[in-house]
Amino acid sequence: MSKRAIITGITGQDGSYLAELLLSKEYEVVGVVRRTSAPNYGRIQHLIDRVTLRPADLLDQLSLIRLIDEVRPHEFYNLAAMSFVPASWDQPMLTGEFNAQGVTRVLEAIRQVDPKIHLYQASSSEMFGKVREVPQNELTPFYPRSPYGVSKVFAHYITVNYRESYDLYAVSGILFNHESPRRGLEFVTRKITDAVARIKLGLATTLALGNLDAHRDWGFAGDYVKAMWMMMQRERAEDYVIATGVSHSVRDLVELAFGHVGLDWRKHVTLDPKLIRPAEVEHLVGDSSKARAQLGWEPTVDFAGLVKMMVDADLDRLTAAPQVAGPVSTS
Ligand code: NAP
Ligand code: F7E
Repeated sequence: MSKRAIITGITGQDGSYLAELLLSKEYEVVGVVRRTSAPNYGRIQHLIDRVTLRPADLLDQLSLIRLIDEVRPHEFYNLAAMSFVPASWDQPMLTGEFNAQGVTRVLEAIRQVDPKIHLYQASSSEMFGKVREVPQNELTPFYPRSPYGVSKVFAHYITVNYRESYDLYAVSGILFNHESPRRGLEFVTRKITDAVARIKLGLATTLALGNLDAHRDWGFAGDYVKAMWMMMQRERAEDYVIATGVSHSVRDLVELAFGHVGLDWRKHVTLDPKLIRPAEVEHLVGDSSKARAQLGWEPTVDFAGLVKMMVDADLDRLTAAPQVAGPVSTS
């Protein structure tokens, strides 16, 4: 019998890769969408005939109960979130409602309708923030530095609490930054690769950035959704850090991306103080040895491979349709 999975956030980067993965494993995939005045299915357009889309919202408890009751999934992947860190300072209340209480609503709906459903919660390395140790693992204390990070800490611990209080199968993947050609244009990797492609093609001349000294442990989203699925197949629900174990600065990223197309970044990059955050996460690097040992998970794309993949995809997209402003490549 094939398994049935619900994915919230299916229209996002991770949701689209996870839907592909689950379909390749013969799952019946139900994606949760919120109403928009125009369709935003760019990342899942190539899957649209193979998934079922259903309306629900993490702000609306009844919509979640109805969804779970009608679909009766075996697995529930909660990927929906307000995921852009700077926006969380502009909308701290909504960020909390969605990313923190939204997760409580999902847990309650599962507990009430069918406590046997396996739940995946999308936790984040932003919870480590001002890091207490290097590298960060499952036991490293949290010190979030943004309303986004704080909301994810609440979500993480409410998931642990429901697991321990009600014996739910609820896991949190503490994922470090993961990117792809489907990454939103506002995140630093995609902002840079899109700009490099535009400058190379003569469509732009400059790129404004903020803190070039921030370090991140960047991996490929396609690898990271495999880890999500692996965590959900275990006998026991546990939390895992997912990371490459290698950290680079934003400056490294800029140098590599411009260098890939033969450009000198110093001639094009400007610094904009408005892009500096009220509180910064300076240096993240993850220790995923638990996931490697217990799940057999390994990343397959390194930093250089990731940056080249993203620059090439943006060059291809803009060469095919130079006037199109938005994303979204399906590669
Ligand atoms: P993403 O591309 O920004 O996608 C977020 C998804 O959530 C979209 O489908 C979006 O729907 C939905 N969403 C956002 N705000 C919403 C709202 N107010 N109401 C309803 N739906 C909303 O994010 P991602 O990179 O795929 O990340 C997936 C999850 O992993 C998120 O929970 C994120 O916080 C977490 N995470 C990401 C990373 C990373 O490096 N990518 C690392 C750790 C954790 P619309 O299309 O309708 O906007
Ligand atoms: O910033 C610096 C910025 O916005 C990375 C989300 O998926 O990963 C993501 O959060 C770094 C920061 O990602 C610009 O200050 C410099 O230090 O790409 P980002 P993020 O904030 O790390 C975590 C794990 C998540 O969970 C989140 O959902 O790059 N930076 N100049 C810049 N960042 C942006 N966006 N734009 C700049 O111009």
